Amino acid sequence: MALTTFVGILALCQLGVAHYSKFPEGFTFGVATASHQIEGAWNVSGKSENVWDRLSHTRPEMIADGTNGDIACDSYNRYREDVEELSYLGVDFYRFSLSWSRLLPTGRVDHINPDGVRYYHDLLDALAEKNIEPLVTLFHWDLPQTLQDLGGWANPKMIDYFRDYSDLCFKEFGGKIKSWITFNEPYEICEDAYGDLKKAPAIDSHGVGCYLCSDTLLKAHAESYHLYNETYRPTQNGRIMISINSIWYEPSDPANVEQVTLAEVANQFKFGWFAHPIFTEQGGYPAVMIENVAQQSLAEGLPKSRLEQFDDYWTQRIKGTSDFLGINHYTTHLITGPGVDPLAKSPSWLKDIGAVTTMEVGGDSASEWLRVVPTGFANLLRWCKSSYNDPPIYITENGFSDLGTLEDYGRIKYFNDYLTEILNVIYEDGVKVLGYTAWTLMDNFEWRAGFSERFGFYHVDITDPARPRTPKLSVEYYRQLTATRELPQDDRFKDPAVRLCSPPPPMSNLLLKPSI
Ligand code: GBH
Repeated sequence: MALTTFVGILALCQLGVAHYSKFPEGFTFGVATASHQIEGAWNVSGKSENVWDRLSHTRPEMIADGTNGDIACDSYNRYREDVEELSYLGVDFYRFSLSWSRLLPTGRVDHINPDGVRYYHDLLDALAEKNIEPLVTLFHWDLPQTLQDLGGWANPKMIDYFRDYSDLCFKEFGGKIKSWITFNEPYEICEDAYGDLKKAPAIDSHGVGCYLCSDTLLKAHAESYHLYNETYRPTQNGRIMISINSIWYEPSDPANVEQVTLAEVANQFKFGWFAHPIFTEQGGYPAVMIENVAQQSLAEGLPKSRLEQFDDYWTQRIKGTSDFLGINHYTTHLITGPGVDPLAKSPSWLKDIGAVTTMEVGGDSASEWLRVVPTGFANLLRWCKSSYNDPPIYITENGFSDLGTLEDYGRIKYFNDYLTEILNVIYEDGVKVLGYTAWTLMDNFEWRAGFSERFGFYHVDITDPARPRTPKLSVEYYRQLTATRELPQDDRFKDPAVRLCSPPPPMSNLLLKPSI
């Protein structure tokens, strides 16, 4: 065997050595999906068009494989199968989202769609029968097109519309739902959809629309929280949070002080943009964001900053409005130095950061952006503990894409290595991680990637109208994890290439130095 292959296998073996394996008492496990990615039934039973229907129908060339969410996994009709799978996986909870345009076809509460209401009651009842707790997201990106036509999240009027929509959901379903998430990944909504073309409605108002969106979204989140807190919590006794996503940034050279500083700036721009206003004592946007955008705006000849600060009223009103810190985490990217990222438009959020980034790090997946860097996850979690005063944390998404193989060793290894880092920070650093949500139950409509990148525990055949679901090997891995509350050690979960080297040959000691 060539020396490089031999060393490569030894390196893989090394990664499998786990320090801790048992999860603490009370730690919970779940899986997640989102309405538009699985439901289908896009124009039946009273549902109206949402922004993803509009984008995928009018600009199919913007979806990698030209697919759409018209049928998706057909979960609108097949939710009972979904619940069977969830039950087989042994999860404590199921995270799913409500489709606004299914419940309120006009976007407003002047018309409530009875079929939509019935669908979610049926799903909730089916979950209750299996003792699976719902964790429900109010908004996972599928805005009714009617509201987009008024400007969507760039229009401050959305604060009222979102509050009204929340009100309906709390009133109608709050008896059955004890855990709510207001927004899934505000960054993706504001930067990718308003500041870029990466998500529907693909407004591409770079450097401007993204900040109008965050202003509205954070206020809408706060109003929804206060409504729940004051009106519903006293009788429903639930909890409510927001799920913030990270690409965690690290210096490409940890000894380079400038890069270290810039990585902190980038993390403030990415995670802090939404976490700082809610989870710090001080509230409002991170100071470095306020400063950078103001400077750039001035240089562009604008009379004031493109990023408007919250006044005292809103700073106070937004602060503290999340019972837990919900984190969606997939990956880490690197900072290579100061300057304008080659991919940055002008003006833009990315240019405002003032750093050059790279994805040249870690192992790969089927998604260009998703690099496998488990230690980055641990660093993010420790950073959240210290930046946000040791908040209780739920991991509300974490997962890995491949092309759809049933022997998904890459996914299993990803879960195992990322879960290992969670155990490390719980036991070594006292980070309060209370639960973990794997993305995702089954292969589904992966937004602009269509069905070309697959994140599911179950494979879904989208060429078959019955949308058959087939378990991948990772189903058995996760099922064992939820049953034992311990990281599975079985050999059958290891890639055959890695199995070769356990137990490690004694002469390998020299080569098995821990990699950094
Ligand atoms: C989550 O977002 C979503 O909540 C979920 O719906 C989705 O299915 C899942 O991830 C898997 O993608 O490289 O600049 O083009 C993850 C957030 C989305 C962050 C894609 C990075 C790529 C940006 N990620 N994004 S870029």
